[in-house]
Amino acid sequence: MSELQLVAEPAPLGFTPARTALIVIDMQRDFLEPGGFGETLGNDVSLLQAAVGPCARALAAARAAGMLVIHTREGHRPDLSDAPPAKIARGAPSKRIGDPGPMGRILIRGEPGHDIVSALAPLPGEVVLDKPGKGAFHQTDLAQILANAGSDTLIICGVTTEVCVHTTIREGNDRGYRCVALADACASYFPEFHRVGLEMIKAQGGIFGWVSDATCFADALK
Ligand code: TIU
Repeated sequence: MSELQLVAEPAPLGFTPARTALIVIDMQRDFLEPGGFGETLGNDVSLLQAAVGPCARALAAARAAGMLVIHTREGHRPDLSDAPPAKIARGAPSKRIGDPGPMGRILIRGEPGHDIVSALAPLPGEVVLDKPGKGAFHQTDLAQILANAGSDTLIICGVTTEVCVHTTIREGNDRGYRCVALADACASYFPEFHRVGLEMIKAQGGIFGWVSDATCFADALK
């Protein structure tokens, strides 16, 4: 397929679907549903629901175009051997990583809370990437997967805008990928951080990426 045009800021972006991956960041019950990691940190998790529909639209468009689709999940081994003590100890959560909660142990692989929300469930054959950190490149095989696929452009959505989405875009940008955040398909517990987080990406001529939205992405692939 030849190059398509994506409406984006600060400038439109040409992209080739065969060299582009859609990465859906951490749309897990632990962040979006009551009783998980997000709520235990003191957040109103309902704020993240806004990203579900746009993520579903982006996924449908990418799947129809035959693009590489990657879902990430933040979480740790049950024995916590991959969880930095500083991460576990930080803040004053009502429950710490590894503590039992209504969706199982907080932020632990294999627990119900670690699952991706049912509306965005991965399809067979799609990559599900478990990551211990905020960035999707840190201590994962994402770089190898993208190299094998010949990807040069990453379309990124999910939660939260200023934490795992931002970290992944920054990591990807430094590795030479053209990174695009889909604004409506990202969300934060802090609406102001969402807004400013997107501004940061596209300021200074797109200092570390582009910002588009799920509708523009789907329209580009039509
Ligand atoms: N707390 C928060 O905003 N985010 C995270 O801890 N992880 C992700 O962003 N996935």
